[in-house]
Amino acid sequence: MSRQVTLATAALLAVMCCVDAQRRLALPDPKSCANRVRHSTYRDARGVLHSYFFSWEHAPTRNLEVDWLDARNICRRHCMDTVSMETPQENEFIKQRIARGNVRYIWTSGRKCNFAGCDRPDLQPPNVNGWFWSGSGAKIGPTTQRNTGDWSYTGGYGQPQPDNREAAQGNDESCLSILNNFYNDGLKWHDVACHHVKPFVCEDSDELLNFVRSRNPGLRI
Ligand SMILES: [Ca+2]
Repeated sequence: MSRQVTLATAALLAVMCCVDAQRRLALPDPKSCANRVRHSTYRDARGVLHSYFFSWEHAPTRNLEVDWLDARNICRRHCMDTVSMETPQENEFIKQRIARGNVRYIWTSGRKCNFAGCDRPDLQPPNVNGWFWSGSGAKIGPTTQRNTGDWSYTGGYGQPQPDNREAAQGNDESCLSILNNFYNDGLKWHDVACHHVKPFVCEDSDELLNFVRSRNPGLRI
């Protein structure tokens, strides 16, 4: 647990202080948290019930496509974060919803630790051991163990994912997207450069909900 927290903290600090002065993680807005749109709920293996938001199912965001950090920040203002699929069951739940909406791709909170603070030995090499869910702080298993994730066996170069294909053009593929049968491979995880714009899925953030609850005792969220 402490390792997860440390990783999450490292990610938070790195994004907040080093990305770009204009591009920081958003703080939650209590009213937006209380009024957040919930399309579905799912109880995970720990028994924790989370609400989910699917951007294509909400009229004002039906056609909205944003980059990875903007997606996180839209979710975070509502005490959510982009989705973290810690179990195969949750992954299937999300994939069924994407299939039902006939959506081509989405952003998740998945991220490769390749920024300041990611030089710990256990995160090396980053493309194998550096992937984690930034929404919850949980680590993703080594990408070389195919049964610990849902990475596609193929991609633009016919290589198993994550393949960091755009790195040759100077764009590290540091963010995790689910693509819907892009390479005739079904709904699968792909590493994608974070500046691409996509629809997104939000999931309740226990951290942000508890933060806002602790400071707004009268607020029902
Ligand atoms: Ca989750």
